[in-house]
Amino acid sequence: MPLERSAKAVGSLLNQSLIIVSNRLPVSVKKGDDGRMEVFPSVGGLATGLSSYTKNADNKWIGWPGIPSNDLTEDEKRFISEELRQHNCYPVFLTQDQLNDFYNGYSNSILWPLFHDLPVTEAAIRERDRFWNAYQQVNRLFLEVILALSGPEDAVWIHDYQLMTLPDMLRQARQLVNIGFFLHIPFPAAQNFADHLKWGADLVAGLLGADLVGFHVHSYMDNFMAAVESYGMGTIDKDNARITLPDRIVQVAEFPIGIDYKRYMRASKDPAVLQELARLKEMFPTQKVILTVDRLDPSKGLVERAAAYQTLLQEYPNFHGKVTLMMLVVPSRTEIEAYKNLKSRLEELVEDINKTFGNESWTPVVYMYKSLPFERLNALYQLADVAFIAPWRDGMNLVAKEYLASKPNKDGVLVLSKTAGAAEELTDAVIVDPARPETLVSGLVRALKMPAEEFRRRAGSMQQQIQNADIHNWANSFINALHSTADNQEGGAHTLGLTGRQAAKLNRRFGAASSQLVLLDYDCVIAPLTPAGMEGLPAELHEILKELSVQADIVIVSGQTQSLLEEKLGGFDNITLVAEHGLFERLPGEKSWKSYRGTDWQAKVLEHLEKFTEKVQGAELEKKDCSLVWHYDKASSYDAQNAVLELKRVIGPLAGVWKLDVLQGSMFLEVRPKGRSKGSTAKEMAARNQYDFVLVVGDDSDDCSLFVDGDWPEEAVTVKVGPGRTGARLRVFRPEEVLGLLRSFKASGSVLAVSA
Ligand code: ADQ
Repeated sequence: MPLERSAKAVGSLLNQSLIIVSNRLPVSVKKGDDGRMEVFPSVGGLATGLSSYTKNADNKWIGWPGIPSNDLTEDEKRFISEELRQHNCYPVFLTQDQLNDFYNGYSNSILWPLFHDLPVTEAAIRERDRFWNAYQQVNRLFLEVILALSGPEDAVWIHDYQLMTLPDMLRQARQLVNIGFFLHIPFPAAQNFADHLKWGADLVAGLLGADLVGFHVHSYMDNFMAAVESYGMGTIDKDNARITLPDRIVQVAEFPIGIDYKRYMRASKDPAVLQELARLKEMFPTQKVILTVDRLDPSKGLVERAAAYQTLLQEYPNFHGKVTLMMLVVPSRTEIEAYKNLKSRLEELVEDINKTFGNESWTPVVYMYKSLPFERLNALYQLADVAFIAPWRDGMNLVAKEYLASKPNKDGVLVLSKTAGAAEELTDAVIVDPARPETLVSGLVRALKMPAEEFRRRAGSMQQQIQNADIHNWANSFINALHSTADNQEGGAHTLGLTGRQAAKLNRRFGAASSQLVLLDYDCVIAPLTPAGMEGLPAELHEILKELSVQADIVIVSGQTQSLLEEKLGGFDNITLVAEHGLFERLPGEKSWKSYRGTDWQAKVLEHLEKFTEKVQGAELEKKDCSLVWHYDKASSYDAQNAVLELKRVIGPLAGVWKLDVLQGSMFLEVRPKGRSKGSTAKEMAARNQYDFVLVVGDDSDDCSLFVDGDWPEEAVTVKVGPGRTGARLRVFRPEEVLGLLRSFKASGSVLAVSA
């Protein structure tokens, strides 16, 4: 028996789903010594900030699960996919070669140094063509997974420098999707960018695929807009931070990332933390502790900080035995040569300082090369008198904020370089300039000697700042801004909420017109979608349509089959019904449906779809009269993703021969004859009469827009139901509001035309 359902994942329309995309997932996988898979969630800042979104099963997080796919069997990949799915996470599997060239290569040996104003090694320059190819190839793999798992109406939030070409790839594939991008590292000055980056224009064009591009601080926004200008890619409106492209507007904005402030503050009372703190205090009963906490990375200026401390000990012997530098360094990107060399240089210098100045009772530098659990890190923050944070360049630097948030008694001094994004917010820090090493030394001296009253005041004001702009605030601000950028696009620049006054005006226009067309989308526009599935028409709407159809031409357009429309609307013999997105049409007064396409292609395509329905457990095949829909929302995401790729590959040539469209929606793949759509049908309807009032109401969730493709006259009233990008002029949010509008038309004795 054929399935009867909407070609949309239930629940995805009323609330636009959010797809988060980052290089790494917030859940990692590793293979234990016994060969068993271990899946462990991380409690990183991003995962915390987005947790309220990722708990909703309609939202998804796509990324690499942390293990090369060469090490995995097909069964293991399936197992990983299923485990991750419980966290609403979906993997992009990458081979070791891809990781070498895309991640260690282009991302971390070329983009990372260039974006942090550091030199790129000769070795990386030699390999850059290969690295770049891998970068694009991996970005395309991410694209495939996004397309397989999301619908055209979803919002997609892409993170960071590893995925800079992805927004444009996604825009090419889906015109209507709402895309946000956030860069976690600095954006370099335009000159630096153009002079050193062979594919700079491709990267900037990649980002311009987004509707919203976010940065930590204002100067990075300015640099990005200057780069866009230098490549002549758009018109810059600096005052409103907008870039106008020929077909769209890109909004640029600053969103300084924060931390989970409450978690750090609370930890200061945690017994495990207090126990660790007591142990540490015994080790350093009288000494002042200067703390550094960083990934071992060339951008963090670790050697320079150790050198500044060495100078301090040389120039200020009175500090001998009274201070200790604790360097907590977490291993990072250990396969890259430049990182290995950095480790050797840093460790040699630490050894040298300890040899020169240390004695039996005092080790000037305590060096730890490891990752510490949250409680131990928090105890270190509480212990430290000074946090010494002097990166060469840093997008934000969360350690600075974590340190201050761990100080309930405000007993700490933050030394911070002006080249960290955090310096734009934490202006009460002792600011130093890494390009002038003497400022690092004087900054340390000032911090070590600062009176308690002064450092308490400074810490207090910075804590306030960090508390107000925490990680939840950051995530919510970005997502809200992303949703509102939908209104920047196409006709959306003037898409307005339908106010009571506008509704009254429409009502008057409708009443005064002599010929009216009301074209209504059925699915989720006049027939609400609930978690239980598509509901029938509300009884009141039946009555309204009956009365209105006496005066107006009413057209109901739907993606549903003829039989479903007959069941729900068959009783109306003076309404035009359009089924399967325009493939079938039943005109007023007629009993039979007109078909626009033959079905001779179906047997060929069916063969493949049936094979995959059998192969992929949970997949379901819906045979409509003129199209075939392969649903995979109940299937394993791993099997489904692979099957979608394979299906597209095998159906592609058939689609060319038979002139078919292969449409990918949220968890379904639909194959149907080319050419007919809700939009093209709408165009024909409008041309059949000289209407002096046209109302079109739809949700714009199909790849073809009812509003844009309908080619409506200037005075037509187009109304979009729900959030997201649209070519409509007006917007309402719920089907109930459409009902209200139609009710008012009935009351005015006017007539309407509707599309489903
Ligand atoms: P990172 O370069 O990783 O982040 P940072 O913002 O300081 O830099 O975050 C490091 C995180 O790692 C902190 O949460 C810190 O607590 C943790 N950490 C460091 N050493 C540790 C250790 N030994 N043990 C345990 N935890 C440790 C990138 C950008 C930054 C930007 C962030 C967020 O480079 O500029 O602030 O993303 O956007």
